[in-house]
Amino acid sequence: MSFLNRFRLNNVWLSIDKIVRLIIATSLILLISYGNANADKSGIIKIPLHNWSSQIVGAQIVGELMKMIGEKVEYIRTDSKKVYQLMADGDIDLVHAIWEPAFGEYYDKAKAAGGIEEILTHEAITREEWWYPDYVEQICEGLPSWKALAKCSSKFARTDSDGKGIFIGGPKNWLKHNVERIEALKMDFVVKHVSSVGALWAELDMAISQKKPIVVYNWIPNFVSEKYSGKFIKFPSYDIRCTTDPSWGLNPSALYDCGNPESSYLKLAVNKDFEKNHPKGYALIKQINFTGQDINKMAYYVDALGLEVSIAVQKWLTEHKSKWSRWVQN
Ligand code: TMO
Repeated sequence: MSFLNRFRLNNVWLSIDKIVRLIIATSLILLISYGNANADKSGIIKIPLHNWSSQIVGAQIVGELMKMIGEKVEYIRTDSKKVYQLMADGDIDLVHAIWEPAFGEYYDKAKAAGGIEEILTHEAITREEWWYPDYVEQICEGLPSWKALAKCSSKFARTDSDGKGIFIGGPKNWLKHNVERIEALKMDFVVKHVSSVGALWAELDMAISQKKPIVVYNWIPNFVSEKYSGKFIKFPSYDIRCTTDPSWGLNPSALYDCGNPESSYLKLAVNKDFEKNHPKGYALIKQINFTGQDINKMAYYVDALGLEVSIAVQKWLTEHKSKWSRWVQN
């Protein structure tokens, strides 16, 4: 290679080197400013809204309480699985109701990586499971046993289900493992996922009005047990190994051959900088404690009484003043 060529080549490498350095420097600057934006200099408490009523109402009750003590609040429609990472990253400030059965795994994972401070466990205990209105016991003998349900599968069939029983599940983005469970327990059922929670309750109302057999995804606390009498299906009892060790349980080669836990937590957590960014909000959030009955009502006002969310929020606040007025005093 001639001297001139080598010189040119060196020059090229030099400028590439410069460009690379420039790119690194700019990304660093961008990263730093992005980090700052995330550290919530806005002074606004960002609260997520998901897709079921008790959450939507509860989030805005917490928001209203924050406003009473002078905080600013913004509600952000958020995916209920991604919200824990968003909270760890500071894009969301708090999650007021963390349901263990539905989202415990996502919460634990985001918390383990840092960025989240767990504040409390509510008095409310939670459960999520297959559920049917009581009259279904006359159509399918032996309920609430899952084995009895499996035997009656054809009674839960619809014209488009190929003779298989239909289980009405929640929206697809909820972590439920119902499909896996049906397979693991060799039940002749298929899951019909609804597009929204409203569609889930519409299915239930319709079946009840016609006294047709139905089994749907349900949970407590919720409005359903306030409005209708019914029961959860009794599956083989939950054990942690059921979700981690295929050899455990009735089916030696499958996970999820069991029901959901019968009592799970409902927690509240904040971004790790919440205390620093919102000291007044932090003092308030530590006082909050919802019972199962509190959450039942948040759902009931909207899903059973048909109230607008903002009206439901005000109704709950009006009816529970003695409770929350202690929370906002501190
Ligand atoms: C969290 N949820 C009760 C809707 O599954």
